[in-house]
Amino acid sequence: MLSAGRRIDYGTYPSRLKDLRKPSRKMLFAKEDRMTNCEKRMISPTDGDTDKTAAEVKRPRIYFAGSIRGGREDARLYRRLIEYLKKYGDVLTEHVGDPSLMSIEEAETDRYIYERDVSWLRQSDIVIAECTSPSLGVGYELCYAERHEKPAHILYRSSECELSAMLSGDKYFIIHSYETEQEAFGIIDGIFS
Ligand code: 6K6
Repeated sequence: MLSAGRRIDYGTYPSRLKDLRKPSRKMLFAKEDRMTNCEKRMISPTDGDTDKTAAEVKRPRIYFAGSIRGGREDARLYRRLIEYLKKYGDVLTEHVGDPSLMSIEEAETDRYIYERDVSWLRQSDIVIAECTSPSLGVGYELCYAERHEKPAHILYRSSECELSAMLSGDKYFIIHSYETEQEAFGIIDGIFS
């Protein structure tokens, strides 16, 4: 489980937009690497992980965005992409890939969903959105990512949809067209390598 005690100050994010798009692991963790072991332990003092150093807790927090009320045709694909993303970090939004989400979360109010998801967005280090199924919520999340300078990658199948000009025309987003799942996995490898 993620806890507030695990929040890490990554310190020196680069100011140039171009560099924000794909921060290397070196950039993300430069500040931690300069910390003493004692300082590293202090970043997580209250959650029972006091023996862990920053090296053990610094996996990127990934916000995966995919259509929900916009249409669930790709829900199973989202689940496989999320499983693959776990190679590289902690995915905060696993529920997006749950095919039974619509019935499970019916009890949650929209206010609760909004506040929880925005809180996860705020905590995330990177946003990865699958945009083949157009979704207002995913559009909102991408806009949030840009506003808060989170690196934001868009994956979509260009043979099945035309991306909104509000995404394809925005130079902030790193856009990846793919056709097969294997290609999507390769793109993910490229994002985190
Ligand atoms: C149950 C029944 C209908 O909706 C639900 C549960 N809703 C949501 N649960 C979790 N995350 C949500 C929900 N609705 C939207 N989101 C967030 O917005 C997710 O992080 C998705 O990336 C995005 C999907 O937006 P829409 O507009 O397609 O719903």
